Amino acid sequence: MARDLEQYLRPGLATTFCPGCGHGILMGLILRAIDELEININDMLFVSGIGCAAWIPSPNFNADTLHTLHGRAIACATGAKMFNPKLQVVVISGDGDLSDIGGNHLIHAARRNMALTVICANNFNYGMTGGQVCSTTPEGAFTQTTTQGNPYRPFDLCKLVEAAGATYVARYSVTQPLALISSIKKALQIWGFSFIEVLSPCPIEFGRRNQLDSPADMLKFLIDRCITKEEAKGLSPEELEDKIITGEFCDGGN
Ligand SMILES: Cc1ncc(C[n+]2csc(CCOP(=O)(O)OP(=O)(O)O)c2C)c(N)n1
Ligand SMILES: [Mg+2]
Repeated sequence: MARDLEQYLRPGLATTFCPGCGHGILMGLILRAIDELEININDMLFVSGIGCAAWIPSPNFNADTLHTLHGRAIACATGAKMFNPKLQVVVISGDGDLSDIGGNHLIHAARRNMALTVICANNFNYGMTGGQVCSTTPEGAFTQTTTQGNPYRPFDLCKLVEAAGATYVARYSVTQPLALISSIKKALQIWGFSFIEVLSPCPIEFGRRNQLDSPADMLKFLIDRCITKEEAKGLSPEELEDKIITGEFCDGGN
């Protein structure tokens, strides 16, 4: 973490992230976006559920944080926003938390266009509980509970949330830090439901079961797989098969 962002962190905390975890990179990028926008962090509320990603804001951010129940971050964030509409409410949580157990809250908050920013750290599995399959695990991937390979198709979270009615929808990887910072800045400024799916390496639980053991392997995997939506335009369905398309998919009606 850059020293100038230390002001946003509660002092004296040890990291909960494993070596090579992308959630720490995401934490720094969120704080960088807030710093560049010069938002007063005291006017913000950060809400998370349960999981490794849920540790990003709480206890780390030196601000108001709500560390809620598994899958209930958006429900609690909705309540806080309804009670105090002036509060800038940001949900930061995991793919399992937001799209498995919390999946209904996600689509209905998007449908209602609740004025929330939701940042979903997608590491393709339930990292904190030992690497189980979840709704974002790629088909064929090995996890603690799919030892023969995942037989199911994953959700495309951006398509799901866009179809449900969100105002701003984007996907980036932590390997695209500058684009991600500007996307977070945009999401924080748009009124309505803004959603960013952030691909985050998990070498310890996901990587080691999928020949991506080292932090560098997982980062390289994301760098190789992620292409921009502009690059994707010229590619055939076969060429797109193992690619992850990144960019803004829904841009506040602009
Ligand atoms: C009601 C309930 N069910 C299950 C759990 C166990 N649990 C805690 S975190 C978690 C999954 C977290 O996965 P994700 O949201 O993807 O976060 P990650 O750890 O991967 O960052 C599960 C299943 C729980 N705490 N509460
Ligand atoms: Mg996860």
